[in-house]
Amino acid sequence: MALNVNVLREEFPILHQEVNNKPLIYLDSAASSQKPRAVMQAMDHYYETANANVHRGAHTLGDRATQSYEAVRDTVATFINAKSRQEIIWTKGTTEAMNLLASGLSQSWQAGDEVIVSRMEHHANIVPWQMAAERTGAIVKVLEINDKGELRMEQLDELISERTKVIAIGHVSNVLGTINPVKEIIAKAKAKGIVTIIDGAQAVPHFKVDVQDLDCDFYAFSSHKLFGPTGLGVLYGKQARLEALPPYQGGGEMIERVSFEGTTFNKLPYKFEAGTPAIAEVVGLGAAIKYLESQDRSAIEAHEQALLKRAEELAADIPGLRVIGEASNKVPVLSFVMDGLHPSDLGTLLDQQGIGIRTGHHCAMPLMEAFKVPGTARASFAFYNTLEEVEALFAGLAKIQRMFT
Ligand code: 7TS
Repeated sequence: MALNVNVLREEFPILHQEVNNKPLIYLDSAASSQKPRAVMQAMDHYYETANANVHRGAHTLGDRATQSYEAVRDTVATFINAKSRQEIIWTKGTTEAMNLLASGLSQSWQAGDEVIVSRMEHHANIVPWQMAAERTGAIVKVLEINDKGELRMEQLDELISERTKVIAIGHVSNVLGTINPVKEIIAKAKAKGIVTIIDGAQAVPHFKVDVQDLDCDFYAFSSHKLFGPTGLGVLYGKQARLEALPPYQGGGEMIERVSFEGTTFNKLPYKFEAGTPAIAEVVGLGAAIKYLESQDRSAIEAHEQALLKRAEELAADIPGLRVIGEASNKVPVLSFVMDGLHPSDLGTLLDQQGIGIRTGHHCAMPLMEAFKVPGTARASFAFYNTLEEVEALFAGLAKIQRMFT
């Protein structure tokens, strides 16, 4: 069944407005997605009927809050097919998940140990490893990419050594849209006892992820890219790996017993959840996932691929436009540069036409280096975008080109 985009757009109130006197065309979902009404309603309902701190017992609102909040842990566990709810840790986002992992895992590193990341990583999956390497004397090694923006898988065997402790790779590139063969990487790493970490921030909004099938040790993503609220993310980890990892932040909730003689830590998942969590946001994420799962996900994928294909066709018709990232397996993200026009000017001129894209280095500076560009313009699509919006983007680009070149 084809997706009825106009009907589901009704569920996204923000899309129905004018920007600069033009109908809004939102093409920046890779930076942050828009939210269906169900998310706002769930959060309102929570604040109107159940708001209290969680895990304190003692009164009814506290119980309601705890119940709503903990129920979403089950929703998330099912969503990514985790073995148990204890394997789902709330974080502030993908960034915090990566910092938690780099900080914890590096505590057992020795000088000369190695971490492998790829050229196309977001800074969130580079800088925490560099910081940990700086502290420990470890080395960050880089899996390079080819001209199409795909991982050079043939390099992986050479990169892996006796000293490799961690391979941390993005499931999907936020700039190129490339879907990486993470299952293959994980299998290779596992055979050598190397810890595998997948940055799934750009994957979960587009296709079904099954962490048991992937067999990764850790998988991270952000709520706000998955049609949920900001300030919340998920770190999945295999139970044994999480048990072995030291806590990240200290404080309330994460302890079993505190005394000045010494403190013992709470069991999973609470060991990693110091302080009052983002309760309403967790409730909102639960609604976002339920919304997404109520849709036909294969119809969503087909629609998104149609958007990407149309964008690629129209991009080929614009002289002087160069697409950055031509992998054979992509989510609907299109990065490009245009002769004679700076990406940031493109962004401003499109905004005047009501079209929102992102421009710049997209927190992937090493990737910009590889393509020898200071930045790109990036249109990123979600299932609520239409073919007409894709066409409007390229009509807009053609107009800008006529005006300025
Ligand atoms: N990893 C990937 C692959 C990302 O795309 C992003 C954010 C992050 C990690 C960090 O996520 P956060 O929620 O912790 O900030 N990417 C983008 C982007 O492409 N444009 O703005 C943010």
